Amino acid sequence: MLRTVYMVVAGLALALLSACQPPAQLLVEKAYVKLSPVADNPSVLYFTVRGGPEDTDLRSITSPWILRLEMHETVEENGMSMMRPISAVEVPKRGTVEFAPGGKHVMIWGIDEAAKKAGKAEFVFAFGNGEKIAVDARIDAMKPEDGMAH
Ligand SMILES: [Cu+2]
Repeated sequence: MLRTVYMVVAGLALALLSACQPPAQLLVEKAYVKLSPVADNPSVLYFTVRGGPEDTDLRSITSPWILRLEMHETVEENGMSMMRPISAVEVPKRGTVEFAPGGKHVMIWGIDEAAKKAGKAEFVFAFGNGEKIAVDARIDAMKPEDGMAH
């Protein structure tokens, strides 16, 4: 009888422990576009990826509202800030990958007028594990103080 009680208590403790850590879910959040004031100049997409229960990588981003997209990374070389294209980006399990000003970003060309008017555009993020995540990104005007700091 006593033994049964111990087992129940141990079982409860385990259940409580696992409840402390919610299951990790791969997701994309805080997506927004900085719209270039000059029609022919590229705009920029920023976002944050939260890693799921397994390591994976971000392989591509597409949008029916955008003509062309390129993943870039801003790097310092000989004291100069330069951008270079990147292909896949590692997303460690339970990790956070930020595409933010001064670092990784997505250059976009040819935003559909209807999306500009709506103030948002849908992007589809494709991952190495086969997951595809569709996210609406808010479209913000690029302010002068944003400069060219992609
Ligand atoms: Cu760039």
